[in-house]
Amino acid sequence: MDLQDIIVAIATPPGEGGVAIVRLSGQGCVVLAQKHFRASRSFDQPVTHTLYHGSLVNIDGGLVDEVMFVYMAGPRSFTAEDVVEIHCHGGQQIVSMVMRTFIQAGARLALPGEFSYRAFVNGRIDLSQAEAIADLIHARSEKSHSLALSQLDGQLSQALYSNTKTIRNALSLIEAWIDFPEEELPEEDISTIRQGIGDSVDLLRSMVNSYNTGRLYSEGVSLLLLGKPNVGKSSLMNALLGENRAIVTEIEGTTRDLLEEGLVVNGLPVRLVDTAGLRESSDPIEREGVLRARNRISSSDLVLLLVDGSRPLDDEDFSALELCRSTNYIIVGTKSDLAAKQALPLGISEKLIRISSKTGAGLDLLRQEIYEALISDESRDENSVLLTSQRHQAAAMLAVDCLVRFLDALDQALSLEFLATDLREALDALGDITGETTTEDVLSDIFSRFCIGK
Ligand SMILES: Nc1nc2c(ncn2[C@@H]2O[C@H](COP(=O)(O)OP(=O)(O)OP(=O)(O)O)[C@@H](O)[C@H]2O)c(=O)[nH]1
Ligand SMILES: [Mg+2]
Repeated sequence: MDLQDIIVAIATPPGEGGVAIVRLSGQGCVVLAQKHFRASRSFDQPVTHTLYHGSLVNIDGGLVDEVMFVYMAGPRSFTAEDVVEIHCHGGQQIVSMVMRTFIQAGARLALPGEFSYRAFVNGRIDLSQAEAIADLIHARSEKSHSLALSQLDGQLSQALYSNTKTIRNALSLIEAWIDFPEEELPEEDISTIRQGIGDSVDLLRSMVNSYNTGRLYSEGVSLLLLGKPNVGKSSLMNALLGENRAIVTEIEGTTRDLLEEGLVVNGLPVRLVDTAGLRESSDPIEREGVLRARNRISSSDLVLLLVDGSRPLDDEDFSALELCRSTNYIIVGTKSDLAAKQALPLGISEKLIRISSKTGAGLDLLRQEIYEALISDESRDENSVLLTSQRHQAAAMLAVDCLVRFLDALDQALSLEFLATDLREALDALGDITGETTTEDVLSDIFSRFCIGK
């Protein structure tokens, strides 16, 4: 990527809309854009962060559209460079003519993520913040949105900063003694270092664990509806969605394919999967459906195991239960609007949540149970940092490994060079999250996953 170029891209989604925005960034973009802008009230120099009304003309002087023009002088802009935005009418033809005008005038089409990349390279945001912008755009629930916002706000960067500061302090104490090989580290320095690094290990470990929760918000939860035929899986799917999505009949074996739909449950973005009722069948289509249902169990974050609450449990229910033993699951007793025919066996009755898809009874409780089964107590704290990226988790894990190795080496009084190396590696690992030590390859991989115009 050449950072000297003036880049241009459509900042708004494709398609028709009231307004579309074309954005330019780079040294000289104001002069370039101004050549094609005829302001309604003439001016020499646009004032930064001020909207001007006028028209946009192409290189032959032909009218393209009535537009608004805004100039944001660097570094007070998204990329920290000079930025111009043209707000035109949101038609595909108009937008492509505006783009063509600027490209003919010398701007280059921006690569995916190039605006964010420039913001990062120019020090406006660190890497974790750039990634937060992508998360923010893709957020599917309020909570995912607020997590991305706090990462963009620098909450993760700050938490990392306090760790790197501790590690840097330890490193400078050790480096101060490297030049005096015949002397040992003073005991009080050792205990300060041990305390500080020990605390860092605890903090980083809790960050590493927080990914278990953070992942659910960033990637979404996969929630599987399971149970023998006719227990009411498809009815529950429809009730949770609030729409008539899946076919419901009183015939056993109605659902065959996996049916997937997205929804939000207590702030968690969820992919709900309805499945074929589990039973032995001679019908090849139904058998395939049952196989697909079983194969989904291990990759689901949570299984809702449904039993018909209006009937006694039978062998098919118990074999369905058996399938869930090694996963995270909740037992749901359906059809609570009908009278229970028989008391449920001990061990099941106390774990079971009674619902009726027909009346809606118990659905709020079920949503709460789903949330509690997935989100641990400690990660419900609004102020704790949640890692939402696997890349960040891997880096934090590596840092923990280095620091644990360091503490062992400190106990064994290994050479100071050894100790210093472990600390430097831990710092490198953490720098990978904020982008300080991230290699070009990884950077271009991260930014290429952004959409064009971001
Ligand atoms: N009274 C009552 N009937 C229900 C309730 N939920 C489902 N049913 C009925 O139970 C029958 C089966 O419902 P489905 O939702 O199709 O059951 P399923 O588990 O998806 O069945 P398969 O797709 O065949 O595995 C239908 O006749 C529904 O109307 C409920 O809460 N109350
Ligand atoms: Mg069904």
